[in-house]
Amino acid sequence: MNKNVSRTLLLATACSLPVAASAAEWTMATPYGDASFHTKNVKQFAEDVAEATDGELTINVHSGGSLVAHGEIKPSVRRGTIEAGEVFLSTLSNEDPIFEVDTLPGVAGSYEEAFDLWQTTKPVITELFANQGMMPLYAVAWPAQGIYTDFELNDPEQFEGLRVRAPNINTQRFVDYLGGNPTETEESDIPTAFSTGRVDAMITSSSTGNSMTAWDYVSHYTDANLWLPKNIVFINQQAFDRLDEATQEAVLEAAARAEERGWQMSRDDNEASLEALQENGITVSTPNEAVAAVLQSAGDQLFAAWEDRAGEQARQVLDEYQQQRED
Ligand code: PCA
Repeated sequence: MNKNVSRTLLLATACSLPVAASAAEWTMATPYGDASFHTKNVKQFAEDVAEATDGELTINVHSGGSLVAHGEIKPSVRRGTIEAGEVFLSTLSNEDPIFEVDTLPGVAGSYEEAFDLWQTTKPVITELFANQGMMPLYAVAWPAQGIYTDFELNDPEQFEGLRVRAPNINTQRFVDYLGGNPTETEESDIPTAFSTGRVDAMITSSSTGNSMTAWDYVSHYTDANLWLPKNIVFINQQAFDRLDEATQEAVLEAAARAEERGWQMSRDDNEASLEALQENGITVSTPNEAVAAVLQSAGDQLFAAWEDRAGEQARQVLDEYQQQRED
């Protein structure tokens, strides 16, 4: 090889370097374990992005609170310590009551309604994230919440003093109104909470009962259809702005697909999980009249308390949603 040719080759190699150097790598933290359909969905999202951008953007998903604890995920994305995160939306309720509107009874009791509620609240939620330099990518509902106990729940008095694991503050309030003792527990801490006797019961979905093998701790699931709360996936705006336009588009497209896929996964997982619970010996039933009545009145209290707490904007958004439902 003469000198000129080798110099040309060297130059060609050097010229191709900036392309490789521009490839971005994001760190993403999620709170739920790999057995959760939300985690499966977000991992698929990361794969879709890598494929659509031909490796220009790699998103490394750290699930189950393994890298960042649930409560630190949003602050970390805000600071830019990590680029992307997923949280249980209603855990942000201390920042604004609009974040917990999907954990109120009687507001959205089906997938259709839960999706409509997301559409109506999305602009406000997007704005609240934008004010902190972040952008929501998508949100997906969990199946409706119900009650796991180690006895047949057939008498409202059974709530008296019952120690119930709850995934957010509103669920804790609800347990309080029922006469029980709530404890906020992360999904990953559920096994320890039961095995050390810290809780006797829990409120969550069919899906989480299944992925956390609820049959190891309890015998009954009361499918009370309390509400369908959501997880939200979001990113640091500056990290997004640093991507080239084609990569940005690929992220948004993959996110739109993840949202659509996620809502379907939730429905499918609900059915599969209800079956799995029963196959593993859990008795699944709906609340009897007496239990339904106390759930209703605790729900009414929860709703009234939310209205008192909610600002003008949150109340208006809920009104807007309810108006649309009536039309
Ligand atoms: N699973 C999550 C949130 C709601 C749900 O169904 C949990 O229990 O932590």
